[in-house]
Amino acid sequence: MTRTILLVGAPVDSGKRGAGCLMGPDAYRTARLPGALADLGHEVIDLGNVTPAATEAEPDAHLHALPETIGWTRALSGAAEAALARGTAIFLGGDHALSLGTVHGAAAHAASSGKPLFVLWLDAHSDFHTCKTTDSGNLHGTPLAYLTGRKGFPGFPSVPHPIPEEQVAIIGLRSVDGPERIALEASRIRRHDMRYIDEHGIAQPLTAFLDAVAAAGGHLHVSLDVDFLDPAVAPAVGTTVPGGATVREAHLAMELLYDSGLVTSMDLVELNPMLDERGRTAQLMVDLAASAFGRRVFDRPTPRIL
Ligand code: B3U
Ligand code: MN
Ligand code: MN
Repeated sequence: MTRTILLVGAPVDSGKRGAGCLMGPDAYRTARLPGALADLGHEVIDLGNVTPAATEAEPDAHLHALPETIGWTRALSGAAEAALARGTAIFLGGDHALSLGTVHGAAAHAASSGKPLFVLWLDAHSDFHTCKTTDSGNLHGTPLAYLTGRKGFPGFPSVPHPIPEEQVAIIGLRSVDGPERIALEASRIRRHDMRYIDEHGIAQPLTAFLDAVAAAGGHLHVSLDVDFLDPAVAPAVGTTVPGGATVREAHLAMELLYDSGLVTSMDLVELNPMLDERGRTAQLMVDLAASAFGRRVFDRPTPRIL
C-alpha cells in the first residue's frame, strides 16, 4: 500500500540536559530517509522543521526548560494535527519530549475522525513521570503520563482527548523509576520488559496489541526511542541502557507494523548525532523506518507467530 507520508522535523532538545537531539532531523535527512521512503513507492512531502510556540510560562527551579517544552508541545500538537489531515506523519526528533505534542495532536485528529487512538511506545524507559514525580526534572521522561491524562502538568495545554490506558503498550522496558513503577502497576497500560521479550519473543506481545488495534478500528501512533535498541548497535543516545532490542528484533517489529497496515503516525526520537559513530545509529533508524513502511527482502507477509 503506498501512502502520502509527511515528514515533520521536530528538533526538540529541551527534554533533558545534554544537547544534540536538535540535529536529529537533519541527520535523518542526510541518511536519506525521504529517498528510502520514496523508493518504496510512497509520496514523500518534507514539511521542514517546526519551531516552538511563544509561551508566557515561568521557568521552574526543578523542571528543566519548562517554558520551552510547553512551547514545543503547543506547536507540535498543531503541526501533527495538520499533517495527519494530509496523510501519514513521521516526526523526526528531537528528544522524547516532542511526543507531548505529537501524540496530543494525533489524539485530536483521531477524535475528529471518530477513531480511537492507540499508542505503541518502544523504549527502555516508561516515560510515565508527572512533573511532580520526576527526580531528574527532565521532561522527556513524562509524555506517557501527560497523554494518558494524569494530573500534574500545570502550564501545559489541557488534554481533551486522553489516551485510555488499555490503548497504550510499552515494549522494551529495562529502566523504570520507583514512582513510575507504582503508577504503571496501578494502570491498565500494557507493558513488556526485556525479560518478557527474551521469554516470548517480540512478535507475541506486539501481535496481541495490533490485534486489539485492528479489532477497535483504531489509529496507531508508534513512538520509537533510539534507546529501545541495544546501545551496541545504536550508540547515539544520551540515556543508553544495556540489554536492548537487537537489530533483528527491531526490524521484525517494524515489519509486523507494516503488515498490520495500522500505523498512522510515528515518532523517531532521542537520536543525538553528536554521540553517533559514523552515522550508524541514524542509518539504522532510517532502515527501521523503511521496514515500517514496506521495505522487505521477499514480498510476503510475516507468518503469524501467536
Ligand atoms: N526515568 C528517568 C530516565 C529517563 C527517562 N527517559 C529517559 N531517561 N530517556 C528520568 O529522568 O525520568
Ligand atoms: Mn523515551
Ligand atoms: Mn528511553
